[in-house]
Amino acid sequence: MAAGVSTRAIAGELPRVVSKDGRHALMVDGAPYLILGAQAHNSSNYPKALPKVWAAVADAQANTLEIPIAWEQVEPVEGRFDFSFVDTLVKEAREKDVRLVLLWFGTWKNTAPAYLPEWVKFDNRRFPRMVDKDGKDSYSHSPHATATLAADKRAFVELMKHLKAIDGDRQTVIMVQVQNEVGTYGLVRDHSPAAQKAFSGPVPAAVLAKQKSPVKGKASGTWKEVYGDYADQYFHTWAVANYIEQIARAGRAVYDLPMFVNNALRDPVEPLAPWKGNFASGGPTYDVLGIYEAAAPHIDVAGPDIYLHESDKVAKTLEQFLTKDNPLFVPEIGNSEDFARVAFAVFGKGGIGFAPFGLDYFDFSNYPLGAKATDKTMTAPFGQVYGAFRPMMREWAKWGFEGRTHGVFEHDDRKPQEIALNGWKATVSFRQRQFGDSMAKNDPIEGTEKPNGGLAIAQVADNEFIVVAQNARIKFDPSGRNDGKPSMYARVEEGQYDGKGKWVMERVWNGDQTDYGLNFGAKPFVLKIKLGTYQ
Ligand code: N0T
Repeated sequence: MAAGVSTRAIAGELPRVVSKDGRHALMVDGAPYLILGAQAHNSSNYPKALPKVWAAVADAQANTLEIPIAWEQVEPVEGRFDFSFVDTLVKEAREKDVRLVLLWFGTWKNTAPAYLPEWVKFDNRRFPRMVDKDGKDSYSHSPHATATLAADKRAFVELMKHLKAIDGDRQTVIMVQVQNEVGTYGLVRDHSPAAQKAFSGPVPAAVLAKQKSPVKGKASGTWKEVYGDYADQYFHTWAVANYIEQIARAGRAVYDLPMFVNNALRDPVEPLAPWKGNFASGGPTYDVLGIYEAAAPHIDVAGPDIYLHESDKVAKTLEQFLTKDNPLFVPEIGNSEDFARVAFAVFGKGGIGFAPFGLDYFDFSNYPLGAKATDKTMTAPFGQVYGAFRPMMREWAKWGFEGRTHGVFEHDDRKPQEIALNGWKATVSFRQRQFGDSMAKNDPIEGTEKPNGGLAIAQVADNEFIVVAQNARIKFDPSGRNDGKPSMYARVEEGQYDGKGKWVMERVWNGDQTDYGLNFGAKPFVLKIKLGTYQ
């Protein structure tokens, strides 16, 4: 299907995530779609908060808004539902021509119960928190409590029913996140009687099939027998994933939208070790994606929430969250300028979406996770990247699904990076003047004091490429089938897709503009490049 996939949108088809040969696409209106996203702040889920959200979404040139829907807000009194915010949101999103990704803040929000309705959060008998070995309460609710699951599920199903009723004919809402950053800090797993009983039982076959043991354990048996020192974490992961699955499955039975979970990362580069309390146990961390796949088949994606600023950690995270079974989707990333360049890598690696968190003019900053200022200086760096991708987002998403795309972002070491293409090798370098080969080390270039370069490339034919980049230079060398042949640019066009699939050329680059590679400055744009060889 990948090769013949069309960019033509067919309204009325439900969004879905499709995978083939380790590549993935989010289909919206029947064709691959790229989420150029923005996530609103946590407390922007009220009608009066929306103007500042829409203003930022527009400045960021985002095509999709991620925004919470809280259990406390839709079911303040047990059994009485109020979806008036959802109605306002969907109506306004349509007016603005923005798609929505809803975030269900239910039992767990950043692992905690803050978004539970009062009738849930203060009734610790009916809706119990996890307990440790000594029976002491954790702050975080137990995934083994059937009453909590039933109540959360009921509210979620009501939400999905409502969505189907108001949006089932047009899919303004394209995806739903189930819970937010699940897992538990400070306690590796629940020790309630129900948890103890399950822990001493056998590991389910589906989990055994998908999740290898990092230690030498038995091929089957109890959690401890199979997973050794990792047993507590893996067991809790399974319990949380299973809880999420029940909710997602019930919701999708009513209205079948794609669903996903997001992860507060564990350190992506430190060696894997049993849980030491340094990350939320039970969440979809990279090391347990297999458990989520086994326990939660109604969840299409586990996405990383990236707030680590170090480039090696960001790069490692993108690797860890793109697998044969897991599409790359970055549902949250810091909204500070340094993260804008990461979008080139995510879209280049065939990612289905990217969304800076708190891209919203509400006067709140989560610095040092993201930007200090909540103004146009926050949205502009993302706006220029989205602006470059937006007119060709359907084409790009299709190329990504076909395995034609690649992308890099400038690392903290500022070193050049190579991209292996079919018949060619591209070298992407940073901090170079547009004319000549002097490096910024000896000749500092204004505006490149901090790493901000990024480049994404699609091989659209044997010798043809679409490149979109900022603060980077790209050079091509023959390789593979072209190895050893002299080569030249056949033609380099600057231009843009028109939003309807047609390339519109603005000028042909030649002379000074091509003598030292193809150089992209501070503002991204698109080149269409044809290469040739002779013998
Ligand atoms: C994120 C956001 C919001 C490098 C933080 C990140 C959002 C949630 N949590 O603004 O709360 O709802 O998903 C937690 C990051 C922990 C610190 C990372 C240090």
